[in-house]
Amino acid sequence: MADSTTGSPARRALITGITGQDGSYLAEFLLDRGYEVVGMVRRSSTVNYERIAHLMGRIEFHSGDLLDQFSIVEALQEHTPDEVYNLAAQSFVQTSFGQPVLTGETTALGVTRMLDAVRLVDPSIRFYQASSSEMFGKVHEVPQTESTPFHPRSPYGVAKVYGHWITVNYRESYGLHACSGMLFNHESPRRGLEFVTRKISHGVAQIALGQASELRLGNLDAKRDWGFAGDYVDAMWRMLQQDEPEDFVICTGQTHSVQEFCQAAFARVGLDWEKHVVVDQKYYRPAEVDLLVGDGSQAADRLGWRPTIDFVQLVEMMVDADVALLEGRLRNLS
Ligand code: NAP
Ligand code: G4F
Repeated sequence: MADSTTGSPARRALITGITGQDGSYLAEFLLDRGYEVVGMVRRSSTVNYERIAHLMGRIEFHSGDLLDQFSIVEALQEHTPDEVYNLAAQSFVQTSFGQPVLTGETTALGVTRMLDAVRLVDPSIRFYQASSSEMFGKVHEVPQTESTPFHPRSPYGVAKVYGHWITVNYRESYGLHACSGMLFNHESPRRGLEFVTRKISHGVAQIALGQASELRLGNLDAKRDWGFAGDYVDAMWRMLQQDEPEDFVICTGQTHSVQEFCQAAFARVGLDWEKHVVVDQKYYRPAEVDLLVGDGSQAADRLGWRPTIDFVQLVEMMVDADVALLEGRLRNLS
């Protein structure tokens, strides 16, 4: 189909992980820019399209899995995308300690499967890899930049380091336009309930509405550079529009502790966090990432990308959305 504004054929993007938080924002972003969007989805026993329910009819789907090479090759052959965004992963750090092999198969080797499919089917496809600030782990410098050495602290972080380097390797070996976004934590009302920000915003909403009285959390001292997912998918797209592929740190440059997140979230509904938060050792990790804060100056200079939502706005957006959801004022997360 042609783009009605330019008359040229619409560009086509394949997104893996389209049912996830980032996949849903990226699909929206690309559709708004006139792209044809294909989402790779894996089979499950129940439909889990909650985050993209509002985009149904505008996205094509291809059944596939990062664990299955042939399904990836077939997705590229059938849909002939110009751009591929590899967002699929086992993305929860805590789970990676319990399922390290599955995490490695998906989050590490899955990237090689994607890159090999691109190389074999059409090496002119532009490829984005969802790398992570978890690769910096036990940080060697503050703030973290594109040249900060990696020191991952979880099987997830280790798998992301592999995914990052195999992307660099395929770029250098085969000349692919492949790049890697080293994204710091980004959140939204569509964030999975197990991640700490959404666990807090949802817990606060439950407490505010009298549906719960306490919120059990782990390490309150960990610090993260938290941004808004809707902003971060714009950075992914900008990376693939560069003439030369390059890797970028994407962040806000501000860091806050889990405790500060709690404080701001409870304050939004007029409550004192100390009366409701209970520290539970169950949520501590075998090895922790204590402090993440990025330096996003390269992305600002070369991509013209800057975050638009600050920490307090993010916390308030998430708490307000969860209160509305639990009150029945929001039907879904879109
Ligand atoms: P998410 O909400 O957990 O979504 C993960 C997606 O991957 C889901 O669509 C999931 O499908 C899919 N998936 C998992 N295993 C798969 C497999 N074997 N084959 C195909 N699809 C599979 O994650 P997110 O927050 O959107 O993050 C997107 C990507 O960015 C991930 O790679 C994550 O590691 C990375 N990242 C995230 C952040 C962040 O702060 N959000 C920061 C840096 C990097 P189902 O719906 O079927 O489970
Ligand atoms: O929200 P989290 O689970 O996110 P984490 O581990 O930073 O990972 C997220 O960001 C990465 C980017 O740096 C992504 F690559 C990754 O896919 C994911 O999106 O935990 C944040 C911090 C941790 O230090 C954790 O120990 O919060 C601390 N925390 C304290 N109590 C908790 C809890 N985390 C969770 N999930 N649940 C708790 O009850």
